[in-house]
Amino acid sequence: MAGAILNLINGVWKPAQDRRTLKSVNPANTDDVVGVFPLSGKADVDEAVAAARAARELWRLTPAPKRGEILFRAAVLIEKDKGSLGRLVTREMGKILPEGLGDVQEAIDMAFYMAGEGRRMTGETVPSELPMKDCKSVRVPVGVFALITPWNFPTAIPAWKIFPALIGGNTVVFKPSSLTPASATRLVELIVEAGVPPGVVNLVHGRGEDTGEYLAAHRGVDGVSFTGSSAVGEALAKACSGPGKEVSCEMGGKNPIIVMDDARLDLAVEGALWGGFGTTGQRCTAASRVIVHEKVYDEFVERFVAAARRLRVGDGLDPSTHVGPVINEAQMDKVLSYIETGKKEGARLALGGGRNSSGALVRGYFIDPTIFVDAAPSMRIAKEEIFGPVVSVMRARDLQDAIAIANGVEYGLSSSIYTQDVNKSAIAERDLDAGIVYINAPTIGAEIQLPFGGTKRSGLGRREAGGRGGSLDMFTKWKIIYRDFSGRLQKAQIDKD
Ligand code: UN1
Repeated sequence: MAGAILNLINGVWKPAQDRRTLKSVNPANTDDVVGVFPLSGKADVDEAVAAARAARELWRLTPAPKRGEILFRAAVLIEKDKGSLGRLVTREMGKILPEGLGDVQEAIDMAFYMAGEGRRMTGETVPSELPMKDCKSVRVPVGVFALITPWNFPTAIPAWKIFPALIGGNTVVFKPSSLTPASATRLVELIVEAGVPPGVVNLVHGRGEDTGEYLAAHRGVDGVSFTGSSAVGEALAKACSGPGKEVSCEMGGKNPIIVMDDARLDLAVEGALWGGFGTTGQRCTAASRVIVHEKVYDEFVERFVAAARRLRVGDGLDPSTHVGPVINEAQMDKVLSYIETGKKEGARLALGGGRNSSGALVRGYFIDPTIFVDAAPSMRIAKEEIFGPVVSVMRARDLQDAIAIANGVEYGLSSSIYTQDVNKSAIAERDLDAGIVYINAPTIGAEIQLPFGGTKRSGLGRREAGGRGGSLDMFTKWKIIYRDFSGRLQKAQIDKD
């Protein structure tokens, strides 16, 4: 049954002012309409931004531990709803149910983590060079944030942005992907139920080009946090950079797994399968390249292809499915055209290579797990982000060669090496040019208590998630306070004696 999905502006659920709508459909079965949602126009965005601006004072002056209590309640409510929200994520986005539940779990983790930040958010207190004076730094909110999120993590990525923004004292206008509006709306409903005051979290639905761009460039928005493709992120950053506007983008990846000749091949095969075909390859952290030492290349390829052949493609709600659909027809066409490119470029297609429309799958957007072997680092399939179940396997002469291939792309989000040699792993840690390096684990599955983000075209601006250098740096600004309690004019640098 298709539910009516609404915008949330100043605490009121409402349709777009001109009543335009779009449909969200299940990518595993396009007969299943998940919801009908507003296609918001400029007037809706203006209203949402105005509501967020009006709520700033109240929220800024709410003590951070109080804001944290609301986040804590949100975490508990999302946890209670995890089963049904996880199913909704799977139905709307296509990832298999354990991953749909994992998506929601990441949102819960972030809510709890940021709730705790309400009683931390530490700054510095340092001595003054003058008597009867003290100095400290405190984090203050940026203001109104536009949060623009993708479809591949329909609840986790919104949570990465909404919870740190709120704990930092910002108010937000959230524009989720037009492909996963129902999941985003359920998340917002739970946040509202937790007690966030009207106007603090506003939700406007719509497409990037109609609604997102206008929101990001809006004069009433002080900061923008975007996750999506590098092309869109870079254009957005250019279009909305203005005096004082904070813009941070998490973007694409072409993440490598290096398999050394001393690696445990069973582990490496399992890791490459999960990293390459988990979430149907639709993660910015997906392991779309496997770079294998020439001594174990043939054996790895044989085992990897044999294991991938056993993966079952199907509806993510079916417990026997390993690989769900891709998100929509445009993405399916894009992936299929990359497969054609790979063939033309001369890589050898060892598995898959086409749409799977057998039986009921004809109603969805399914692509068989696809492996290209003997790919060259210069090929487009080995350099460009495909965002689908396509892995390119390449040969390397030694560690140095493998690292050079790994670093030879314009992305630098995640990376991995399989080796039992502590020295080789240390060199990889040092030399892989990526925001994240895994040792004996695939490129996906970053935990929320450390920063997330990449180098080169993978990231722009600040990093996300927890830890030093994580989202609090995106969602707060430093303010420095000097307090003089001497009762006279003291002059820094001048009153020396
Ligand atoms: C993404 O694909 O945009 O590290 C984010 C991971 C997940 C997040 C992926 N925790 O794979």
